[in-house]
Amino acid sequence: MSSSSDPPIVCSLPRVTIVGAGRVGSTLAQRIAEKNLADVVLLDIVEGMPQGLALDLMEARGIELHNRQIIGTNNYIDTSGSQIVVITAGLPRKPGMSRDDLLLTNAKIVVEAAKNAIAHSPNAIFIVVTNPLDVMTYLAWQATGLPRHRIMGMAGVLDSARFETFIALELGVLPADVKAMVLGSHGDLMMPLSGYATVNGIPITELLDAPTIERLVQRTRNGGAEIVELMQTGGAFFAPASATSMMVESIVLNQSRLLPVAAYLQGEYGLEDVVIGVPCRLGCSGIESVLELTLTDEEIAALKVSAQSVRKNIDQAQKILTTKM
Ligand code: TXD
Repeated sequence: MSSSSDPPIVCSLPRVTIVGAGRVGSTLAQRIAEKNLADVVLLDIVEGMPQGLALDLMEARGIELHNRQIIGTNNYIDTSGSQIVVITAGLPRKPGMSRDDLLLTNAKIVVEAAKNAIAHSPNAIFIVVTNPLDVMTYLAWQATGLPRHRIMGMAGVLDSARFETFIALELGVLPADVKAMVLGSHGDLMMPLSGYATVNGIPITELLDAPTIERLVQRTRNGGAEIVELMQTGGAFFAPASATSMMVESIVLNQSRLLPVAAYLQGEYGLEDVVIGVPCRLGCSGIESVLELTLTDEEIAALKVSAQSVRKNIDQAQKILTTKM
């Protein structure tokens, strides 16, 4: 029991801000709240929309049996003191568009969001989701001035989940028994590593022939576009929200999970001053370490090509930002 001389008890729960309350952002808010991970602030530029979504999610709490607060807002003041900021603000792809086609519009949105969010949550860890993912993560890193362990992008967890899904469907096994890793940039040059994919420890090369594996690799590379083509109105959001919530969970619960994360590299894999997907341990301080896997010469060459394409888009975005902002 406390006495009057004790300091006041501050019961603060982790708070996650999600900038962009669209399909990925709102689904992520639901995942975080219903997993009981943190209170959530949903921010969007559209007035009333995040407030309405937050109220709707709050009204489900009694049924879903959690007590997390969900706030909807258009004002960054309400995001103050967040432990994690997730940026999903920006346009999604339309059929026929590549992720890179979003570069110009989304660069401005992400830089502005990152600056506003860091001003109100100077100790936060940032997770960028907006496409083109690797470039947006780099721009947000630059805009916030954060040390590299506190800013990362979500793509590899999603791309790996897609590869795992296609392997599980092909073999007719439980998806949770399949483990795979996709590295590189989040685009056509991503690198599903078939040599590291297993079904409960058994390499898939023991279970599937080379042409089948190649077909699944290609489907993974095309995974986002396949959904955009089917939906015609926007892209995937359920699996992207699940993938992001896995990263949030690993940070909030300090799980040190080893996940593919878009990270700023300083010499790892022979790459410098670029953001790209690599295996990282994620804990309460953010990226605890980057794991340098043994890759084949072919894979190292592919990673370099992937990084060069990200670098080219970073340079292009920076040119536009300096002339137009
Ligand atoms: O693997 C990955 N990283 C991805 C990335 C997987 C899926 C989606 N991916 C990308 O996330 C997608 O290509 C988009 O760039 C973002 C968000 O996708 P989402 O499907 O959620 O798009 P929506 O539904 O259009 O939501 C975007 C929201 C929308 O509500 C806008 O009003 C809001 O962003 N928005 C803003 N919010 C705050 N501040 C600003 N400036 C702003 N501009 C737009």
